[in-house]
Amino acid sequence: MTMQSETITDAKRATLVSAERAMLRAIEHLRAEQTERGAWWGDYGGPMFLMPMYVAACRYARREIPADKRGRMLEYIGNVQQPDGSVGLHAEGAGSMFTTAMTYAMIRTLGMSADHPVASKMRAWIRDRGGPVGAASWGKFTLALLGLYPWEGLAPLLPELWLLPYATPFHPGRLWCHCRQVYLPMAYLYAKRSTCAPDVLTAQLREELYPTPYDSIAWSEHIETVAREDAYRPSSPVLRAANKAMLAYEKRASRRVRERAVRSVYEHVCYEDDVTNDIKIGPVNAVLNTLCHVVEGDLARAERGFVELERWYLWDGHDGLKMQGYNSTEIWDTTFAAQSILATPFADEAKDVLAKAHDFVRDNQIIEDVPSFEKYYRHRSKGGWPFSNRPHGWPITDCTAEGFKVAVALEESQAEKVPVELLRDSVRLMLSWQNDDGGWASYERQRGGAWIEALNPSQVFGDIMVDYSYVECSSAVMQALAKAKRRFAGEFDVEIDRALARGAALLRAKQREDGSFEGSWAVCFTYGTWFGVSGLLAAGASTRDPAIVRACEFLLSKQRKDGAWGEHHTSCSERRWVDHPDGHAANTAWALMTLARAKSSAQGEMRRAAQWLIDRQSTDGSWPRESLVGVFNRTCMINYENYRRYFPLWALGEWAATER
Ligand code: LAN
Repeated sequence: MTMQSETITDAKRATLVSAERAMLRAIEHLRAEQTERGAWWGDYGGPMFLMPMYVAACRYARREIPADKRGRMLEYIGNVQQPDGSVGLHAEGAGSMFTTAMTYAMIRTLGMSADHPVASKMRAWIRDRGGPVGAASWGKFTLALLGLYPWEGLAPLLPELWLLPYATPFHPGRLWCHCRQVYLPMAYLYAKRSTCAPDVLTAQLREELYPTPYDSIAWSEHIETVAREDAYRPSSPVLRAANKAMLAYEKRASRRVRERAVRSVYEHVCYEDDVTNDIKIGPVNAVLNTLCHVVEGDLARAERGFVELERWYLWDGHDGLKMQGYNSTEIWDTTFAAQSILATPFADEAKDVLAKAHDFVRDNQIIEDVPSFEKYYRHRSKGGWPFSNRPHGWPITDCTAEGFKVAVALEESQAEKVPVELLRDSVRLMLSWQNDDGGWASYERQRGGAWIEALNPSQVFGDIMVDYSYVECSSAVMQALAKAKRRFAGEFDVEIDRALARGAALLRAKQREDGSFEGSWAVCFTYGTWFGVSGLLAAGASTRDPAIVRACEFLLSKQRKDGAWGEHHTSCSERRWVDHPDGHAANTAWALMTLARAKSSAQGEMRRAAQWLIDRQSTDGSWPRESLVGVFNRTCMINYENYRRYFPLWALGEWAATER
């Protein structure tokens, strides 16, 4: 008996000692990776529909892409092409007609010959499956811009919707900001039937892409057609009916009203450019807004759009040149890197690193609201933090929460702090974002009913129509509010207590039968459960609370024999746990942190998880690149390059603290 417990203690001690060494190495690695600006950022590729849109815009605008860049773009496609010749919705996904058809047009535009093995295999895949008539709607849209699909084969994208009174339940201003900002320039380009001037390549591509002669296709019958591979959310009966009604309207649309609608839409496009310093909220409107200016003939604006797009969204990475999912990941990565260092016993040794991180966070807080924000369907911004940086300027609920947490955690040690009034603004902003259901969405309050999802026209993405309450966003804000209550003792107590109680009720309602929480922005249940448990604890739940105990039991039931956790990305689309063939450092880190925060009694399991992380660390102090672990809208994976640099560190830090 004594012997055995001594051996366990020895094993624990040995793991603790090697954990400390691992932490120091990881911190040194983070130090080396920190940029001049004090931030971390990294590859944010993965979605495969972005670069084809950019290249289409360049072709439209006759913008030359330098030969070296073209070469690296083609290299990227060679690296992510699936063995069957297709391209997935994301770099690791099975073939999608949407992205494969667009990518084919792209590689040919970039100068690859039709006989190249990459091209011929891709073309065969497309033609064997009936060609681009089965591409999801954004694919058809992009091909329409290129003159490779006629506009009559698309569902109408009416600019007039923007003229409706806001009280209309499906007014565009009520949509999730990303959805709204994609369909805004689309409505402009659709109304103008913007089509690139045809040339020899147009004729070649029409022949290469389609298995039947282009001129013989009955386009208007293919408005709702979607290939089996793309059909995650095929058009619902409600959407089909709406499309029919819009087509009928389109035939009789008044020219005057159309013109007024187009002017209004274009004004919103310009506003978005202005308030984001031409960066735009995301990669899709970065391309499409720029194209609107080309069509409008405002070439100075178009040029600014292209310059900012190329500066911020193009990324020459480990596997080639790609387009990123956002203009940068700086605030997100920096707040997590800082918190991971703070969770270790070595924060003092990394004082300089933390000071630089603090200053980056301070200098990238948003310090004013956008002008006339209500007119442009914007929420307040002042006091918020974005995902990337201040010039981008769209505040996000959980980024604000993480920014606030870091600002407060480092406040005492810094001379030039975040001004206290701006910290208060941040608290007020977080409170103002709470939804009626008690949770927090991503950028704004939820402005429309979930039923609008029946009108989701994308076919490939889930949950894009309104900004829903998310476990992650709710938890992050709740953690920050709990900190705010301590920081501003007495000032916001009543509001914060009330917000936390309502938030906790929402989290409890979201917990699944099996004790897990579903994540929406990373794979999947380990991520969601980390947030679910942390949010409940922040709201005052005890570690013996049945909800917390059940969540830990769920995690323990999924631990692998080798001590790790590994979830496959299809967990997100299928909304159930799917094992990954391998353990994953980020999944393992989230699970281990959850157990540590919940003061789980499963000490042996936690030690084995820690040991797995330690054994897995690379000599440079990082962890190896594994399968993509970020996700959006249930189906599309995205690469968070730095998750393998700070989450394992953070988990080792929190685990080691439970052992001391
Ligand atoms: C992001 C990036 C950041 C991310 C977190 C802050 C990590 C998350 O906790 C909340 C959601 C958010 C803000 C998020 C939402 C969806 C985004 C904007 C992205 C994954 C980056 C790219 C993606 C965007 C929707 C891509 C364009 C595609 C569309 C379907 C419009």
